[in-house]
Amino acid sequence: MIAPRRTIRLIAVAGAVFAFGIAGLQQGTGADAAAAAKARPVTVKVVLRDFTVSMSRHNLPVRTPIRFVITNRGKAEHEAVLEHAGAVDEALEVQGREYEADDIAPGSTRTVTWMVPRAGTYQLACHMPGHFQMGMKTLFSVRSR
Ligand SMILES: [Cu+2]
Repeated sequence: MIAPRRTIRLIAVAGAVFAFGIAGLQQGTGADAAAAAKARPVTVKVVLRDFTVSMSRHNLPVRTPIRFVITNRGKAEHEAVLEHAGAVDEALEVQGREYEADDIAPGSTRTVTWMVPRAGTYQLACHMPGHFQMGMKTLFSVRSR
């Protein structure tokens, strides 16, 4: 009976996240980083094809963990790079982490959780040789909630 136990654990985690979220708000902007780490994550589905990138939503919250569930429905291997709009293969680097999901095989799904610290316009792109030039990118915006 795994399901009920998992449900209880999820509820406990949700409660903890909610409590930390309130604490973060009460502490004001000084607790931004801590609040971001505890903010309720959002999920966006990303589909890579030969040669397009599509996203289930194009407006995402700033300083919030974003779960990118990236599926390669193409025949070629692809990657997903989160970078500023107009950049070319310059993955965002946040706290020493590069926002780049490499070598996603056809038919497979990769899930990464990335947090964007500043509002702005960004893109998800594939920089396997030639793919970006064939149109493998999509723009999205990151805004305050
Ligand atoms: Cu590609």
